[in-house]
Parts: sequence; structure tokens; C-alpha cells
Amino acid sequence: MAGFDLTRRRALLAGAATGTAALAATTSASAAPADHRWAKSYSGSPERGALPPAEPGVDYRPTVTPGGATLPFRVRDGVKIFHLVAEEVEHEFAPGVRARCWGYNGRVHGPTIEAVEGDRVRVYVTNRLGAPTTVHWHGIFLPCGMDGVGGLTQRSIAPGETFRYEWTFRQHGTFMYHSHHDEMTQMAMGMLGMIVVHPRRPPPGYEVDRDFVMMLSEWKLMPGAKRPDPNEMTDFNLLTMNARCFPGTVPLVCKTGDRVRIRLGNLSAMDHHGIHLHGYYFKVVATDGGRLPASAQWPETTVLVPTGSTRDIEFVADAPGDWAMHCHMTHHVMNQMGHGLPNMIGVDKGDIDRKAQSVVPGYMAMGEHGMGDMAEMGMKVPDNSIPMVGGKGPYDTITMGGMFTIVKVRDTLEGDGDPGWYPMPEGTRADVAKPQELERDGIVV
Ligand SMILES: [Cu+2]
Repeated sequence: MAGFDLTRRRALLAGAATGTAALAATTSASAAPADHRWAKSYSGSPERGALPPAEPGVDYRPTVTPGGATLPFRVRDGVKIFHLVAEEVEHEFAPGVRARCWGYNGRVHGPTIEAVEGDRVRVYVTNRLGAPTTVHWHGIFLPCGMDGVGGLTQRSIAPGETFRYEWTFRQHGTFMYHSHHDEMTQMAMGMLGMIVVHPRRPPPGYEVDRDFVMMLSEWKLMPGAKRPDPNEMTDFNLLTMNARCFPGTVPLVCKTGDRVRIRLGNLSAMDHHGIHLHGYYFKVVATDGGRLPASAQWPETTVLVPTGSTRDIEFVADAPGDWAMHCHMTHHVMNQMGHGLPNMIGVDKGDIDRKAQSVVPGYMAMGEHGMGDMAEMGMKVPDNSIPMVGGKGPYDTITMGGMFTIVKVRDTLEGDGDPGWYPMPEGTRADVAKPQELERDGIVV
């Protein structure tokens, strides 16, 4: 099966100057065998294959980046003009924990760049950091000199300078951008963002009602510290979705019956994330290598998003509720201070906490029954840090942190804001068993 993407791209590369010609060529070439040699043609000029700039809300349904933003653009002479400003940003990961990070346009991570296949784009990058930087457009086909690898494809952008990048999108899908100068430092400080490119002529099944974008990343921020530590290699303590950790993550709000796509990207320094959605199965429909043909889209409840990759998942939100969505690596649903503690499971602590608190105010050892105890008892934490777990839920403490968010599906919605907690219909929520129920079913406790 020759992917339609390849034939379409080849049609664009054939030098079609207008949308009509390009699309006609796509149709006639649809039976052609896959051929990857087209890639060599990308050393051509940025204008090659450009189509009229597509309009949001007219030519495509804009995506939503929960907790983030989309980069605005203007059109000049048929080119979409974007401007990224690399700078230091005061960022809040969750209420109670902030840090001086590096990002773009006053945000961490940078705003999502959104365009349509065939759009010619010009991205100015201004460097307001104290260090040189570059921007690499991860997964994008472009002339080699626009690839943004410091030293290899360009000289780095010195502090105070503005560089111009320019290309025509010849593919569609979910991609990313990030610093490619001193990556270990600059990516760990937050210099990442997502890129979404819609198809010029959407393939069957592409249209959805909700199109969410989510960047996964990880940080080391010592409790009380003001800056993330880029030197950390293994022991990350803030695991984030769109640069926020639970309970600071922003829910994904859907209406019952909506067709939903979530575009997951991972630019964590050292980790892959298995993102699990409760209440549904979804299909993995695309990677940053392109959309999968329907015959290759497989159902899952957890999708592994390796670092340096994107995965698009789609499902129909036909079950109302508050459905958890989170990384299934259990240490990735913890916040700061979740590491390096003595194991106290099964240990009677007696009044050790009270005694220790006389010399270390707020001291609290891991609970005899685990970390949940600490969340429920409201362990005191140092300034500018958050407890390992604990969000306020409608019934109890939610003993999760880190890479955890909620897909909120409702029969009726007023606006796209957080609709609050899901009111469980009578008799559909787990609750304490009544004695007569136990007796009826022969359960002895
Ligand atoms: Cu993870």
C-alpha cells in the first residue's frame, strides 16, 4: 500500500504551482509505488510547491494546546510570518512551584506553530537569552540550511540577533521544535514546542471535533530552587504535560460523541512515556513520520511515546465522565520529593515525626502505608515546592502528581472551560458495601 502522503508530496514536488494542479497530480499518481528518493529534492528553494496560505477556521479546524497557546502569524505576499523570541520566563508548573525557565514568547514551552501542507512559512527567531541558540524543526522536510543545527547547518544565533528560517510545508502531521545548541541545557530549561501541519486535502477520517496538542517533558527542580537543573540525568522530579504537572495540568474538555484527536509529543531528556487513557480504547493514527493507513492503525489503551517522537491518537468520546489520562510509569505521576526516601512501608513510626519536627519543622517521613498518607495529611513542604502527590478531588484526595490530567466528557457544555467534577449518576459509583448486600452475596468480612 503506497501511502497517500508520499504520492501527494511527490505531486507537490513535481513543481505544481497551484493547489488545483497539485491536487490533480495527486489523484493521478495515487497508484504509484512508494519511492523515498524524493527527499533529495528538498535542497531546492523554499518557495517550491507553495500553495496559497490556508486560513484557520476556514481551511482547517485549529488545535487546542491545553495550558498552552498557538503562535499567531500574519500573511505577507503569500507567506505566513511567525516570530519566536527565545527568552527567560518565570513559569508556574503547578500552584506553589515556579521557576526561572527558558522558553519562547513569554511561555514555557513555546507556543504551538500551526499551518497547512503547502503553506510557505518564514519564522524569525530573536535571541534574548544570554547564550547563543538555534531552533531545529523536528521532523520537518526543509532545505538543509534551515534545519537549525548549531555549527552544522548554520552559525548559532548570538544574544540580541534575529535569524530568519523559511520553508514550505510539504507534509502534514504532528512535529516539534526545540533548541539545537547546547541541547542538554537549553531543552532542560524548557526550549521546546509543538508543530501541527494539517493536510491540504484531508484524507477520509481526518476531521475531528477536538484536536488537542500535548508536549511531554521532564525537569529537575530541587525544592526551593529557582532554576531547573540541566545536569540531572536520571532523577527527574517534575514530569509535565504542556509544562504543567498535576494538580496544575489543564483538563481536556469534550462533548459526548465528539471525535477526539490528541497529538502527543515527547522531548524529555531521558525518558519515554506510556500515556494511558481510562474508559476508552483509542487508535494510534500517526507518528511524526506521517499518518498511518487505516489498515495499520491499531487499538490501544496505552501508547508509548519515545523521546524525540510524536504519536497521534484518536477516539470517539462516547462515555461521559472524568477520565484519568496519565503516564503509566508510576514514578512519573509523582512530584518533587518523591525520591530518595527511606522505605517506611509496614514500619510503625510511633511519634517519630513529632520528635523530628522539634529540630526539622514540617518533617514527615514516608507513611507506614505509603505516600498517600502524606498527601492526605497535608505534609508541609519547603517554599517553592509541591508535595509528591495530591490534588483535591470531589470525593477524596487524588493521590497523583506529575504527568496526570483528566479528560472531561460531558453531555452538555457551556463554553470550553473546565466544567467541574462529573456528577456520577445514582448507583454508578463505587461506595461502601451495605451489610445486606454482603449477606445477600455470601461475602464474609
Ligand atoms: Cu512517563
